[in-house]
Amino acid sequence: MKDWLLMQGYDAAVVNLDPGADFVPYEPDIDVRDMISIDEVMAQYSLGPNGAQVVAADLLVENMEEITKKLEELQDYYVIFDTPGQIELFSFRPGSAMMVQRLSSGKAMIAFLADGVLCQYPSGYISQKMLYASVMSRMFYPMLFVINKTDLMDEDSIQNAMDWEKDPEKLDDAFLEEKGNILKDYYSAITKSFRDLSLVSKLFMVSSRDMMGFEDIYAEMSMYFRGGEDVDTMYKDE
Ligand SMILES: Nc1nc2c(ncn2[C@@H]2O[C@H](COP(=O)(O)OP(=O)(O)OP(=O)(O)O)[C@@H](O)[C@H]2O)c(=O)[nH]1
Ligand SMILES: [Mg+2]
Repeated sequence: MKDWLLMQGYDAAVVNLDPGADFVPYEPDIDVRDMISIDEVMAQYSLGPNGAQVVAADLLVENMEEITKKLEELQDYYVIFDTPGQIELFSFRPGSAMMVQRLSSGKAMIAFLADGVLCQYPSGYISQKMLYASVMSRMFYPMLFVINKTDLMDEDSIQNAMDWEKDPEKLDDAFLEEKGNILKDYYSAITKSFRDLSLVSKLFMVSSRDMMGFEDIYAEMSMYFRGGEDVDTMYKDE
C-alpha cells in the first residue's frame, strides 16, 4: 500500500506497531521495536515469549508520546500502522482504541486483512467476518474488509467470495455443503445478520505481491478523508 501510494506521487509512511515481529517485509519509517525489546521484557518480567508479547503490547501505550513526536515530522503523509497480527495482542488490549484515537487525531480507517486462502472456504470466510465484527465492536472506526493474497486464489474462489458477500443464502448453502447440518440455524442467523446489519458494505480484493487492488482502497479513503475529492483535484480552480 505504501509503495502504491508513493508510485501515485503521495507521501506515505509505515509504522510498525508490532514489538514481537521477528521480520517485517518492508522498511518501517517508525518502528516500535526500537523502543520495546521482547527479550528485555522477558528478562525484566521473568516471562516466556507468549507472556512477553502481552506485556509488550501493553507497553505500546507507554511509548505513545515518542511515536506521536516522530509522527509530527510526517504532516500531510498517509501513515499506515501495521498492528500485531494476533488480534488478542491489539484489539483486545485495554489501551488500543485510545491509541488509535491519539495516533490518528481521530482521522483513521481500519483495514481488516482477511487471508485469501482461508476465504476460499465458507467456514473460513464466516470466521473472518466474525473476527472483523469483534474488532469493530472494540474500535468504532470505519473499517474495510480487505482480502489479501488474491494472487493465491483462483477465479472461482474470488467469484464465490463476491457471491457470498451479496447473498447470504449462497453462503449458507456453501457452508452446509462444507460442514453439514450442524447448527444450521445458528450459522444461518449469523450470515443473515452480516447482510441485514450491513456489516461489510464492500469487499476489497488485493494482492500485496502483485500490487493489485489498491486503487479501490484509495478511492474509499478519499471518500472518507476528503469527502470524495482526491488531492489532485482538490486544489484545482473551481
Ligand atoms: N502470495 C502472497 N503472499 C503474501 C501476500 N502478502 C503477504 N504475503 C506473504 O505472506 C506471509 C505472511 O505475511 P502476512 O499474512 O502479511 O502476515 P504477517 O504480517 O507476517 O503476520 P501477522 O502480522 O502476525 O499476522 C509473508 O511471507 C508475506 O510475504 C500476497 O499478497 N500474496
Ligand atoms: Mg503483520
